[in-house]
Amino acid sequence: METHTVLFDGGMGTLLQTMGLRAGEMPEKWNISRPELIIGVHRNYLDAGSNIICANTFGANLLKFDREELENIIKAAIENARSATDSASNRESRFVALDIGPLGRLLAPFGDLDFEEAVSIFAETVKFGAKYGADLVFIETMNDSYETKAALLAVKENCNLPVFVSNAYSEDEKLMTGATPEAMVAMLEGMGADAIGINCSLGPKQMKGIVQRLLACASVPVIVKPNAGLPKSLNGQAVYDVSSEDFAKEVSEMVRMGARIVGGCCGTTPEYISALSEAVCDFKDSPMPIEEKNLTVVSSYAKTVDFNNSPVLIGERINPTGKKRFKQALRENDIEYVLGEGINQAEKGVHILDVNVGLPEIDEIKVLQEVVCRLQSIIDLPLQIDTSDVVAMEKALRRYNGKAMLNSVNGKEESMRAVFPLAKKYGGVIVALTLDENGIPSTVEGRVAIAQKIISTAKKYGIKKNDLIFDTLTMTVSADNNAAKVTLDSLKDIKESFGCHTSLGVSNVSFGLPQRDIVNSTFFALALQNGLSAAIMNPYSIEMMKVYYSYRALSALDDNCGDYIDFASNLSIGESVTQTVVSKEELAVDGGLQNAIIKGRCEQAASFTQEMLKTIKPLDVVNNDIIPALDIVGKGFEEKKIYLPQLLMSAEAAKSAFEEIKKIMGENGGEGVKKISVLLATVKGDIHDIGKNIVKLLLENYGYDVIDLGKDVPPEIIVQAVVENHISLVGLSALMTTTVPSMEETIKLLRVRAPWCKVIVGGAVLTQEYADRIGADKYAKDAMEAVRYAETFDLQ
Ligand code: B1M
Repeated sequence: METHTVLFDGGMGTLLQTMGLRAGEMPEKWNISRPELIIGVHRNYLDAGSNIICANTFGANLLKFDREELENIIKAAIENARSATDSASNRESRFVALDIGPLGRLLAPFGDLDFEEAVSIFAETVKFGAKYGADLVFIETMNDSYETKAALLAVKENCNLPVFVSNAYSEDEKLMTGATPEAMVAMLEGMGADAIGINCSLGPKQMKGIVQRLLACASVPVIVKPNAGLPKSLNGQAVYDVSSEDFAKEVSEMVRMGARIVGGCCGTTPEYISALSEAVCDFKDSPMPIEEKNLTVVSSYAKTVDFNNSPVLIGERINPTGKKRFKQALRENDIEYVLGEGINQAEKGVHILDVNVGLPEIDEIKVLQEVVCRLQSIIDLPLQIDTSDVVAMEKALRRYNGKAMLNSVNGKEESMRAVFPLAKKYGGVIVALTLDENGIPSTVEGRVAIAQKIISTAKKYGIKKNDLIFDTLTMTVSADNNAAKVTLDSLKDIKESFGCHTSLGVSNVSFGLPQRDIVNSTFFALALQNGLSAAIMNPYSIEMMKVYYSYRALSALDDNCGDYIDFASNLSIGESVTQTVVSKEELAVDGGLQNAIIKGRCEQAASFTQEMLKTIKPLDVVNNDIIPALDIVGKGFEEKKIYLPQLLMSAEAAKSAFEEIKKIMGENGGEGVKKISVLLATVKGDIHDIGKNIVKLLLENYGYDVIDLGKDVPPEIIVQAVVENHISLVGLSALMTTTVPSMEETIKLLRVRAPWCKVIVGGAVLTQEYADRIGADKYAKDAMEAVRYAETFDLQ
């Protein structure tokens, strides 16, 4: 691979469908029931020129099969592939990949699958794949970075095979859960993926921009496996619109750009791979070289921070040192307070959040992991995991959805022995402190020598120097006049001698002095001038932010001084004081319930709702705050300004608010009159249930018995329940244009099997016209209208 362009195979599932695989039938079962057919597909791909064929194991996992069946399927799949490679010409360059696709469930907190559960499900597949002789593992079609991490971790922990990882990006060049190509490369390279790329979802044309971005940041081979165009539905069948010639032409252009491992995904066949093989034959043995990018990058689930671009601000406020209120929050396990610190700093413009919860009287291991998980579910900034406890560091790192910054290692053997293996396994940019067993050297030479020692030890662990950031240690200038100068000179020397990035916690310099901000900000300016790459600082300090913005403008890092102008125009005249931390109460006044929902803060949403319900009617809270907040989130989602994880967290926050409303309405009770039973469901394919739950709440409040079948309910189940319970009124909810057809299907089935039953429909996409077209008896634009209709029905 170092010197060749490598050819993968093409589609398997879509090909098997043309051979008679029925909808809902599991293709993996054909490894056992129709091995000759599977071997035939592999052979055709090998004849077409594939170097790597994927065993038919895409969906082979414990969620779909029991352990014994899983083992048999993976064994058969690899044997089938192996029998094809064994009989192929040029056997030595033909490999069998264990193919791993997504599990089909979202990971917590956005879904219900625990991260460790996902790792262990993937682990079983990996163990069987290795046991039965796969040559490599191919993790593919992943559209969530967290699940991708779980799969890669499972591979790394359970075999020594090479591992290629490929994600399914959308046309907006992001994963479904929001990760950019750069964020994926940062995380996957950090964890040791041997090749990284893109497959499925898009045709070759739509992939080009993403491939360009992958090539610009990846130091490992880039994989490209497009679909045969974008799928279109024709008579209920998916059809693809790019011919094999056009496919080959487009993909070979990406090989010219630098892609190294190419093949096809859905809709492609051996004909496509054959055309591709021909098109790339000129560069098969002399492809574009793969260059080391030497980037220093950290990432979150969504974005990256690149230290090569511009000074990086790391918010220091999630740290108990010297903060009474923060300590109290940690002792009381008030995670909401900690999250508030994260949100406030993000709003002040920091790029990374330092997370330090070290307090002797708390369980740091547990709290650090919890804080990291909660922060990354509501904030898309990368985190710096800051702890001296390596167990806490590992636990937090494991659950971290991206490539974290690690604070810290130092020149002591013991420290390097503990931290470097973690960074190697999980990826990370490590803050390296220039101190060792002999303490902190008082000279520049001493600190630089420790930096040298750290670089060479890191290399032995396979950690490159671009993943080290040196902190030359800020000492208190009031205690030692020379302190700041040594720190600054060491910084400059390390940057110039080793080309490494640097960081400093700046605030320490002024300890014991009055008006500390003046000293801190001047020190910050000097450090930037000496090559400081990142500062751990207080973003509420106006003085510090003034330095940051003006430094960037003066150093040609701010186009047209735009950021500086934005910052300065928001400053009030003469503003120079350090602002204090925004309190929970202030936040409440500023943001309130809508803000809590938009930010996805469940506990806050609940407490604001409780407060509001003292003076405002429950339905007014729903209509004037909860629904408008969800509308804002929905609009942001549509405009691709926010991503699924944020949407999910907002939905959770809205649910917490409803829980409070439910309590109050529950207390009021119904009106005492026993009325008809109403059956409610969100239709098949649709998991939106907030609106339906409001309808339920209101109906119950008006004295109706409600049978709630939940969400994503198939027509047959609804009809069955209507018949069994002799229901005379059914309420159906649908929120997506794509699920209105299942509403129509349900109504049709009800008309046949329960003709006595009336149907009321609602949901954001519905209109009176739609409701009429699909044959509903009543369209209700909101929950109250549903109740009114039930009442008239009751009188009949
Ligand atoms: Co999604 N989602 N979502 N989502 N989501 C919408 C609906 C969307 C409009 C956002 C957007 O792009 N702007 C869009 C649909 C586009 C379309 O088809 N036109 C969308 C999408 C695309 C998706 C996914 C496909 C995203 C993805 O995975 N790529 C995915 C769908 C998965 C699936 O269903 N298969 C998805 C997922 C989710 C979450 C899970 C994250 C979450 C739902 C959580 C949950 O419900 N438990 C979610 C949310 C929260 C939304 C938005 C932001 C808010 C929906 C909501 O709860 N509104 C929504 C955008 C929006 O609507 N502004 C959006 C508040 C609720 C009270 O209103 O349900 O309309 P509503 O109910 C009202 C009335 O309509 C009426 O009464 C209620 C009270 O007045 N009503 C009835 C409703 N049902 C009734 C039944 C009745 C009578 C009245 O009689 C029986």
